[in-house]
Amino acid sequence: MKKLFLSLLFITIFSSFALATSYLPPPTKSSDFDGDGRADYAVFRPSTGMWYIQRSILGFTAVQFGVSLDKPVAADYDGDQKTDIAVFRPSNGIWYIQRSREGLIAIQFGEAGDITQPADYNADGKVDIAVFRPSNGTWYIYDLAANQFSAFQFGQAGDIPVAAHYDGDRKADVAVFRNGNWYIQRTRDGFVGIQFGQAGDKPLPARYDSDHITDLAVFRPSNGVWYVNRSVLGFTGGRQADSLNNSPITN
Ligand SMILES: [Ca+2]
Ligand SMILES: [Ca+2]
Ligand SMILES: [Ca+2]
Ligand SMILES: [Ca+2]
Repeated sequence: MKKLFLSLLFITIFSSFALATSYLPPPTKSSDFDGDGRADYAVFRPSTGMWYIQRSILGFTAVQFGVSLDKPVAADYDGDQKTDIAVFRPSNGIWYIQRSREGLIAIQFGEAGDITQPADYNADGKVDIAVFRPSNGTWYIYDLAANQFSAFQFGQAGDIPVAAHYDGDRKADVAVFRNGNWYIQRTRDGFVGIQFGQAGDKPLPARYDSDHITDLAVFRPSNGVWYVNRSVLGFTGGRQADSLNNSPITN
């Protein structure tokens, strides 16, 4: 019954941008709201500011946090292993973060047009606030815990930022997706360019398998299929994409 409900929930939510498809996004291992080490499935409905979260231990919850046009940026900002509900409001550039351990905080960082890229860039166990500004190809990163700011150029206008953990150290790597090409500045293994996907695809890198390396993945609106390349380090180029479809929404 729970599985059926989840499936219906995801069909409802994702059908809004999945362009009439029966395919579901593959499960990822990126959110854990109750801190039990198992992924929880969550969706944010921008029209109402409602969060719907299926937690592996604590069960289902619906929380109102945010307003229409806010962008969800849930992550573990206070380092207690529990994902924190959070939104970025483009109209005022403010991040509203409901931290599970350290409480609510509101921080102005970024502006309308910026693309949010929260990740743990310095491996202190806490996700850092970050945005990519397409107009100048610049990344702006703010380490909330240490109150340190950094900015550097990587990418160009039109790129889609896809920061994630691509080389297995604990520092997030900045990266951009450009018409089917991934340009990744890895903190340990250096720069790499990988072709995976094509122009028009929507990149959605995430950890789809059990290692700690982010897998390249794209959603192709034209046919409604997700393509996942498990483990970027093992990819040598030219290999047929693994297609995932109708993955059961289970933990
Ligand atoms: Ca969990
Ligand atoms: Ca937390
Ligand atoms: Ca950090
Ligand atoms: Ca790294």
